[in-house]
This record gives sequence, C-alpha cells and structure tokens, in this order.
Amino acid sequence: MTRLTPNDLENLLDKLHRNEEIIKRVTGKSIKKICEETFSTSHNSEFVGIIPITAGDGIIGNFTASLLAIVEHFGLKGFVTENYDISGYHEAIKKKADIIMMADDQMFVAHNLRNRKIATNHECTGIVYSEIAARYVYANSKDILVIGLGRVGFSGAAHLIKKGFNVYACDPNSKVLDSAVQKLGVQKYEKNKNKKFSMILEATPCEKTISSGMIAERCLVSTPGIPCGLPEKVGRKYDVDMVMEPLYIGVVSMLYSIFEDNRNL
Ligand code: PYL
Ligand code: MG
Repeated sequence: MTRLTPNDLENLLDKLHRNEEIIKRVTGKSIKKICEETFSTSHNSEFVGIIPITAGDGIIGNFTASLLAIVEHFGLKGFVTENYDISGYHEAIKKKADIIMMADDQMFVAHNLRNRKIATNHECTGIVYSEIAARYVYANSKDILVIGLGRVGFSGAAHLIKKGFNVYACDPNSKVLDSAVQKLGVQKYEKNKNKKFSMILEATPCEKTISSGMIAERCLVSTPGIPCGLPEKVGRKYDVDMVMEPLYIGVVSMLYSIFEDNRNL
C-alpha cells in the first residue's frame, strides 16, 4: 500500500472543507449523511484513542495528529497516546478509549471496544468513494467506471455491484481484472468501445489513468488515489467534478462503519 507523506497531509482542514462543499454540491448530501445512510449507524460521543505505530517504515509525521484533527472536526473527543505500539495501546485502554485507531504499513484500523466492530481504511475508503460517485446528481445512467482493482477499488466495485450499478472496470493486471469479473460480475472496460462515463471511481497510485475518451458530458471523478489520476488538461477541457482528499473522507467512513446501528432506535 502506498504510504502517505507528511506533505500529503499539509493543509488537511482546507482540503477537508473544500471536499465537504464539493460532496454537498455533487450529491446533494453531506459526507456525514451519506455515511449515516450507507452504514445505518449514528455516533454516541465515543472517545477515540489514537496510537502511533513504529512497525515497518515507522511513524509518518503529521499522521496521528491529522487523525486527531479529523476526529475533533467530526465532533468527537480524542487523544493521541504519548506512548507508541503496545505501550500506547495500554495507555489508550487505561484512558478509557471507546474506539482505538492505529495503522501499520499494511492495515489502518478503527476498533470499537464497546460493540467489538472493526473497520479497515481500505474497505471503508472503497465504499465511501464509490458511494459518492454513485450519488452524482448529474449522472446520465447507472454505468460507472472503476479504475484500479486493488484493495480499495475492489471494495468499491463490490459495493456498487451490490447497489445494482453497471460496473465497468479496468486494471493493468489482467489476472486481477479476470478475478474481479469472476467474483463480482464486473464488466471489462474496453477502451476501443469508446463508452463514456458520468461517474468514475479512480483508485490507483498512478497519475494520468483517466483519458478524455472515458468522460461523458458531465462527469464526477471520485478518487482517494494519490497522485490524482485526472490529467490537468482533461480536467480543464471537460466539465469534470472531482472529489479527492487524502484521509478525512476515509476516516469518516471508518467511524460510521463501527458506530451503533440506528435502525432499531
Ligand atoms: C492510511 C493511509 C491511506 C493511504 N495509505 C495509508 C498509509 O499511509 N498507511 C501507512 C500508515 C503508517 C502510519 C504510521 C504511524 O504514524 O503510526 N505507522
Ligand atoms: Mg491515482
């Protein structure tokens, strides 16, 4: 998995506010409302403990501080433990955290100790970015393009198939693509068919993965992928809306996926 850099997390709150406005404009709803509807959960003022983890390539400057800023922006109380790793875990439990958040290089989890629910960043990021794309108010059909079938793209494609969308997918690895066709029932995107899309989920760690041939009159590109897959000139030439942000949207999705069910309230 690509590691965020401290630079990716610069001006996080500006990026967060800008994307909240774009999401409201292109879907008609706030990111919180979208997540509440997607997971049918609501928060109960959970207390969030965030633990810096030194495993693998170690601590990323700004990462746990960014998580705390996101948790507080969301309206929950939280803290980053002074200790790292197991000592940090012990500290979080002693400080009565209800939710534990921590990440190594393979997995970023949020664990609700009250209801035992656990969320991964890659699954929740795939779900929320595909959900945003699927709610585009200017969509011209139920056709949606998923670029990249890694852990995020696969999770997003699975979510869209469940919601009844016609999912077209592409990935440079033909085995990965064939497996998604088998397991999910996605259709292979054929460049030469010149099919154009008004909704695109881009989940790759590459740039310039989106070509003008893919884009319909109006199009929403929903992408957690860093760097951005939409070339500057294509974005300028066509009427493209874009939701792209490094961490906040995925973390809000993780939180809602582990909150208490609100269906029996
Ligand atoms: C969660 C992000 C989203 C994209 N890539 C993922 C990533 O950068 N993972 C590595 C996170 C390492 C955090 C480090 C720390 O500061 O605690 N262990
Ligand atoms: Mg990308």
